[in-house]
Amino acid sequence: MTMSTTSVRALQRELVTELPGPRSRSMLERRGATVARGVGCAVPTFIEAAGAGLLHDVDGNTLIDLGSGLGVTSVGNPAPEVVTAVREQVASLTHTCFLATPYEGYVAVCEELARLTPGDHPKRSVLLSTGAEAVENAVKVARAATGRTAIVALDHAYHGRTNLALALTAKNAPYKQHFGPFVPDIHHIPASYPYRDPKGMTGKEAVSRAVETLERQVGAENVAAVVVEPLQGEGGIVVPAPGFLTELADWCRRNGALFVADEIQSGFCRTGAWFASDHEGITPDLVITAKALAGGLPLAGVTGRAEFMDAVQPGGFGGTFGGNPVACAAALAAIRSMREQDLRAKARQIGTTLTTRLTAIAAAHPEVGEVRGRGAMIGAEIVHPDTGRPDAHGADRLARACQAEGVVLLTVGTYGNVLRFLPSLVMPETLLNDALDVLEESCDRLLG
Ligand code: PLZ
Repeated sequence: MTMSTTSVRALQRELVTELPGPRSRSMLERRGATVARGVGCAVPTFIEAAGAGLLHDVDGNTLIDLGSGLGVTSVGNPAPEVVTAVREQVASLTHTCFLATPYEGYVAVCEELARLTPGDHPKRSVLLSTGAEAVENAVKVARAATGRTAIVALDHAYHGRTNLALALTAKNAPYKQHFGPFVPDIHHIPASYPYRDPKGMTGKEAVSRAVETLERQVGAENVAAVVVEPLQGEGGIVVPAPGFLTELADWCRRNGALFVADEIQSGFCRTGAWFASDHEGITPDLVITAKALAGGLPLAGVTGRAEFMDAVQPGGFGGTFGGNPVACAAALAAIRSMREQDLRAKARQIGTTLTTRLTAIAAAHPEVGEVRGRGAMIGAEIVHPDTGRPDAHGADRLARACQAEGVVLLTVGTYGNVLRFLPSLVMPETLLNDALDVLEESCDRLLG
């Protein structure tokens, strides 16, 4: 593919046409004629290249990317180390299927997962291609290890789009609408959502509320696993009240259920730690990873206590592409880069800039009801200031205003009213501040 209008790509936000530009519009027409309408499109601008925190479109425009392809391109886009590793790997061995004939990369990724996930107990991993597939496999482990069948998830949870993962996902439209019935024996219990819970509700109280529902509606002795996102992503960047996760993990331990952390979005330095579980010192029985793990290539994993993982019989796990050699090479390079560049520290730095500036915006505009998150995983909840009720329309207007100025800012949340900030962890500070300037001006223009 050749470059369209410019020969040197901009290193900052730069618009040379309206958005979407003429070439994007003609591709959108082709898209409409061939791509199923069920495939969403948040920002209708076709991208042909990227840089650290930047997206270059087919009309020569350069956009600032606050979404990182939904939390994937943490180490860069493309990250030079990942490019080199992928090039070398694809040229020497593209695929064998690990079940047919093994190769070292798969084992090396499992070694890294054992090293990096919380806890120093013996661990085993299985590699898959997507987050939803990993969630499915974690459920297999929990059922095989406990001999029980009930799986419990939280309100506001998002775990993917396959049938079982959809059953675990809390929000109906657009994810689940028309797609049922879903697999049985999946149950939702109240989460901890401090901004919307009764004022002052502690993590312990939120767990009591959750467990009360669970024990009454499911029965403790039937629960194979409780699956949680330690920092909920699609649900609205929701950080549970302190103590919620530790108390829930304790309940699992006491009742013989596995505590499973879906770290697909929150893992790999995103929150300023290797995993969001680390912030509260919790050690999940199983940790599910994907997204940023392989620096932009499709790879996912389930890592857990050896005795639980090995409850699955030989041959019980598999898949043609899971742990593909190219994706494994990318993951090893991405993880090396996270270590060498200390991306945990970078995420914390980005978090400080984001929260400082968004808090100042919130102080001037009561429509910004709350700014929350950890590290470079931050949300700003947009509300009707007099009632505190969610304002999805307001959030959407702000996101669109930013998009029109070349800032890819997306909305998220059960109520669709949260502005979501998931920048690349290698995004230069100047770009981040420019994007926040655009948001601040949009708030001044559109809000009271
Ligand atoms: N668990 C916590 O965030 C993916 C969804 C995008 P897959 N989140 C982005 C969309 O609208 O489809 C996600 C997640 C958490 C599981 C998943 C699923 O991961 O790789 O998309 O299957």
